[in-house]
Formats: sequence, structure tokens, C-alpha cells
Amino acid sequence: MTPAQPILASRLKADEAIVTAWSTLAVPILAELFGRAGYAAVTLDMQHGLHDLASVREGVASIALGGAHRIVRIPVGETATASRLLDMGAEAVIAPMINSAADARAFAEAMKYPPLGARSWGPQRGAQLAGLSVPDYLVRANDETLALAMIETPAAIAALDEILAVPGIDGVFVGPSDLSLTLSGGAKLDPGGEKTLAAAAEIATRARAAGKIAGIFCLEPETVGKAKAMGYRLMAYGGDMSLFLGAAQQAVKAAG
Ligand code: 3PY
Ligand code: MG
Repeated sequence: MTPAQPILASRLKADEAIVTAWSTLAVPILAELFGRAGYAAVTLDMQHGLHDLASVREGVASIALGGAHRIVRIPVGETATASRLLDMGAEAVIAPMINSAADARAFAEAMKYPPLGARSWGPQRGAQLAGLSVPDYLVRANDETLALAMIETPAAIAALDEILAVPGIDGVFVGPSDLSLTLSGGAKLDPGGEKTLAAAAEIATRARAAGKIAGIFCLEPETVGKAKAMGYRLMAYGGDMSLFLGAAQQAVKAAG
């Protein structure tokens, strides 16, 4: 069987730019609609979003139905959940607050089958959503599912080259809000600020030099282009809650 859709890992490794929507509302049909609206990928957020395992289980299938790539962010430190999400059909998992090579190794271990890692066997649903037979899934999973480590603290920046060197870590994903908060010692949230963007530029340069994928969360549409120019290729832009609120506010205004 051949994959039903192009492979996210192959597209990103070929240097293609992908914009992912950000799904926080635990409503699978909304995740599907992002794909129907034209997003190339949708990320289901289990860290700060309202998603749980049940909504992700249904959500990844809904994303596939909408024709988009399936990405999920786990809560901090939940590496066992990362393995489960791959079994459910995630093509990429984003792990927040990876601050050391040890954090990265624990994440990679959960994400990759031996000899690279220690992922346990049982990917039947994941194979179905990837359009693969179960034996083919084993051959391809380590290359075609992505472990993306979030860089959002000075400690992570200090350990960046070691994190990037961990086998099984496919790339990094920058959280500019936490990064600004931690860079300022808790003084301010400044995701679009000069210091945050300078750090983001450095992270992308070092990730690309290591041959790894660079991703980033963008709060403004203009940031997507700026991030691309820095070398980022996976850009998150567009959250369901703010998009819905904005559209509802406009409808109320138009009707009033
Ligand atoms: C951050 O900006 O800190 C994020 O984690 C984005 O979701
Ligand atoms: Mg964060």
C-alpha cells in the first residue's frame, strides 16, 4: 500500500515550508476544517490546549480526512504519551521544555524503534493513517515520523548543539513566549521582541548547520515570512480559539 498523502518528514527534509494550524479546542471536526481551509498541517495541543487522548485519537483521523499532516504537542515530560500518539497516527510530536541532552534522549527514545530508541511495538492505527502495511510501518517509521524538541529557555540554548546531536531528534521547535519569559528572568512576555527574534535566528542557524529541521510558533502572520527567512520551515500560525472569536466578533458587528 502506498501512503495516502505526501509525507511530512520528507517535505520538511526537502526544505519545503509548511504552515501548521494550532488546534486547542478538543473538537475533531474543527481540526478537519483547518485542512479543508488549506492548511498543510494541523497541530493538536495537549500542553496548553484542551486536547486529551480521546480528542487526539479522533482528531488525528479528522486531520487525515481534511487532507492535512498530523502533528501533536505533548505535555511537559510525557514521553510515554509521545509513543502513544505515534501509535494513534501522529506524523510528528512536539515536546515542550527540552532543556538538556538528557531530556532530548528520553524523548527520542520514546519516539524511535530500536536500535535508535526504545519505542514499544503496536502501531496498527498509525500504520492505517499513514497508508502503510504494518511491516512497512516498521521499516519506515523511524525516518518518517518526526521528534521535534522545543527550545524555550536559556538552558536549552546553552545545550542546543548537544540536543541537536541526539540521534532520533529530527529537529527543534521554538516557543517564543516561553523563550522571552525565560530570557528575561520572568520579567516580560515579548515573543516578537528583538532579543527573542535574535535568539530564534541563532537557533535556526544552528539547527540547519546540524542538518535538522527548524520549527517555530508564530503569533503574527508577518512572523511566518520572517521565520522562513531565518531558515525555519515548520511555522505554526492560526489558533482555533482566536480565529473563531475573531470571526464571531465580526459577525456580531456585521449583524448589529
Ligand atoms: C511558546 O511560545 O512558549 C509556545 O510554547 C508556543 O505554543
Ligand atoms: Mg511554550
